[in-house]
Amino acid sequence: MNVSTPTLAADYARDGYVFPLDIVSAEEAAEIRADLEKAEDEVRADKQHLRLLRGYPARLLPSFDRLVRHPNMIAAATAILGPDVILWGSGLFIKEANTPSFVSWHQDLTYWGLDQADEITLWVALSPAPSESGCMRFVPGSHRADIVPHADSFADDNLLTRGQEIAVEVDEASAVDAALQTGQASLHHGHLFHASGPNRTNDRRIGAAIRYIVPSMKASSGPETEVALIAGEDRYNNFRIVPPPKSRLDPADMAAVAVDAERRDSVLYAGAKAARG
Ligand SMILES: O=C(O)CCC(=O)C(=O)O
Repeated sequence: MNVSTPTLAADYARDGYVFPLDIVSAEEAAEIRADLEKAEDEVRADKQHLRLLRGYPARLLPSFDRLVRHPNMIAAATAILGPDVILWGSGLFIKEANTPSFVSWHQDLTYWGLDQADEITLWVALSPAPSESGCMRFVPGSHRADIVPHADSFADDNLLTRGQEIAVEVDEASAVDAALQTGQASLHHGHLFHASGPNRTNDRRIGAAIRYIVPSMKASSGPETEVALIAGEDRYNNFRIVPPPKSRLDPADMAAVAVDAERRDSVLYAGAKAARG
């Protein structure tokens, strides 16, 4: 589906998601993936740098900075959020080939410390994401719920920070598989009930979760949270706007995101009885 499809905003308002959206060609996505995998090899010896690379690809790799500012990404984000858009974060959800990694049912905005729900995720497939790879599953219309109670599991194979899981009943029978081809994206609301299962294919399943917000949102961690202005203007100064990466895996950028990650972790783990790592 083209990002300029006239029903995009209405479909999103009804279901809480839209997919599949054509963002980049399969060849362009393969180039971004190759750049990522080269960077993974370059930093693999340092666990912290590998974690930061996967948590901040748009701050560390110019290829991802271009992706988050791609005209198709901006068209989809502005169709939902309006003309002023901030990139709140980018992160990679990687499931290695034939592994049990999964994501439990959750609502994204539960632990992010943001004061409103004007947030969307564009999840871009950098590899094929069919049902067998553990693509995301969405419960239509569940975004209309407020944040429901979640319980932490810290389960080993759960890719979420706290292994958090919705603690009320989820109507799994009505869930739809958001299967994507390489270069396509799904778009979902921060209150949508969603999850994903294990990857039973012979390829890695690599998704770039790109989170956009409106500038009027506020973070409980205060104005130091580092974000990027993607479209329009920021008239609020609720966040610290930072420029694109200085260079590929730039040491100063790596040091800056390490500080930002500590700040965000303190919000993500607030009230938790344990932490990963
Ligand atoms: O990649 C996945 O399977 C889950 C991603 C997710 O929960 C999200 O992007 O909000």
